[in-house]
Amino acid sequence: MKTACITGITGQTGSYLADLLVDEGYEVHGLVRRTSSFNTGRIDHIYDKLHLTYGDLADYSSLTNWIGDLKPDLLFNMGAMSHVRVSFDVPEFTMDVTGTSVMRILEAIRKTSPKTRFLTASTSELFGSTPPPQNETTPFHPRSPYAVAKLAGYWATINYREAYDLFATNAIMFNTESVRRGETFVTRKITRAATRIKLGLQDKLVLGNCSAKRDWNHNKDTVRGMLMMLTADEPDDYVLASGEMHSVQEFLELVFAKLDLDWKQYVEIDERYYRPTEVDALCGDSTKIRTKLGWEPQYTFADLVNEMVEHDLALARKEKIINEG
Ligand code: GDR
Repeated sequence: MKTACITGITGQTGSYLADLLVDEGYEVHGLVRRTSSFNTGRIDHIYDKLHLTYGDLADYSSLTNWIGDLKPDLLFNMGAMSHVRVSFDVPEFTMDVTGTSVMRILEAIRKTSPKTRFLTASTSELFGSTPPPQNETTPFHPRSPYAVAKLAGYWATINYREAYDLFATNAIMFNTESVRRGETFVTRKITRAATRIKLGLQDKLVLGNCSAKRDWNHNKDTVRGMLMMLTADEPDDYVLASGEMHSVQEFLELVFAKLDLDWKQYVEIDERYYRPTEVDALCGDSTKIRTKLGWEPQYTFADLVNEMVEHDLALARKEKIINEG
């Protein structure tokens, strides 16, 4: 049985990866950060099939013990402080946990398990203010401490591939969404709020810059692409994107319209949610992975929005029943 390790297994992408790898017959190990509240909600349904270990991306000893003991075939680094806005509040922490941690894992692999294939979650945030379409050859111009940290991780991965011949790769992920998306990211914030408004559980939705444009993919498509990358013949870096761009405003209007609500009655804009430097427009060109590895998305933008609205409507209905009960 092949072994796969996932950092960030309790997050959206880590949990969908765990589902996929369990289905594909891997023995799946996850690194879990200690918190005082439960943080395994996204993997509870496969808990008995996983092997979880406490550790932390800021702690080299936990990483090297984990990797050295298991010597996994594949390692997916999905852990990070991943919120762009919050990275302006905790820049140095973000640099450590999102950037330097990639170097820590690469060092642990080099020292204890050099045959392990490594993939790290890189990001379209690297492109920052460089206009779309963006692909693997587009110049980077990061616009947040988060993006600067991710840029360090990106180059660390390439450096270890070139210097030590490791199978080390960057998945340059554009915005990737699902019903498991954290509720402070804009898509889920909108679907949660609009469905709760529909059922009378909430009065308004407060947002930041709605003119920003993003390339939103379904997270299940993203994780399929990542497994293709790590089981390919050669290590390489690939953009994972739908190639379609929509503004936050469009997303918002679509969700409210689906629920027969007039968004103008409920949405307020507050500068609190603006970023000191914004990334205006991201749209990925994923020709490279489509032609070299045969990846293509199975979900459309409309599928994604429908799934999120339906799911959050069901969640709001449950909440309402509990409240009334
Ligand atoms: P992003 O995702 O920053 O692109 O990073 P997010 O959903 O946070 O923001 C997308 C755009 O929406 C605007 N926006 C708001 N964002 C949030 N979170 N909350 C709001 O109220 C709001 N109002 C408007 C933002 O300004 C932005 O322009 C995500 C993360 O998953 C990263 O970790 C990942 O690397 C990239 O996607 C690809």
